[in-house]
Amino acid sequence: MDDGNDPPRFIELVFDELPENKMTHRARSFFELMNMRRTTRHFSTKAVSRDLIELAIRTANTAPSGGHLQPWTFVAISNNGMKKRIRDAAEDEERRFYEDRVPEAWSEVLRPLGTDHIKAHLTDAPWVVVLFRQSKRIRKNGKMSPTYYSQESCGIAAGLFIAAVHNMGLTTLTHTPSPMGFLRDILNRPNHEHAMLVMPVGYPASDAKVPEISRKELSDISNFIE
Ligand code: IYR
Repeated sequence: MDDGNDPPRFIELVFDELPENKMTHRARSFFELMNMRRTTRHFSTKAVSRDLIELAIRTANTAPSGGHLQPWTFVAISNNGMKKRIRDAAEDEERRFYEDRVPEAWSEVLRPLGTDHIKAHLTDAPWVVVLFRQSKRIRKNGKMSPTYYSQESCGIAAGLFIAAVHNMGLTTLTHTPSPMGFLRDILNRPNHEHAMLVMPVGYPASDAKVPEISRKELSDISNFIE
């Protein structure tokens, strides 16, 4: 990556225009695939190869990002001791959240999801992937400078990661222990990296359950102006 002193260089875009019927077919089947995705908290301990996790991270890394700075670090953990440390620390924070800190209005939306401070998925899932957002970058001259739109960039990357995991036939969950500063210490990341999401990845347990909830209708979430 250059620091902007060289003139931009362009290459030809690789783009295969599809016939319209094929577009409709692909659009529908992708929607149907993604519409089957559910967040479960019940994971199997069945092993998953590192190759699959690498592919999910590489898919996330295709996300657009502010200034093409790709301000993310994915820490992928299969080590049982490390998963247990993360679970213990997350449960300590979460216990305080659920017992003392959660405001009533927040509790109201969590109740139907049945969440609590017990985070068995952090040790059951064969992999736990922690997404760190980089708020700064190191320039070629060695100085630290900000990144741009890192929240948005990492949010998009996380979405692609989730879609990749679902597409490969596995499941993941976006866990947000609150606060999650402990992850920087445990995982030894620098101060300009901020833990954003903890994503266990694996197979669902054979008796995995999901809350009985539905998604908003198209008309509730969109407004077309033609
Ligand atoms: N961080 C907690 C609480 C939580 C918050 C939201 I918003 C959720 O959609 C689900 C849980 C936890 O991870 O349990």
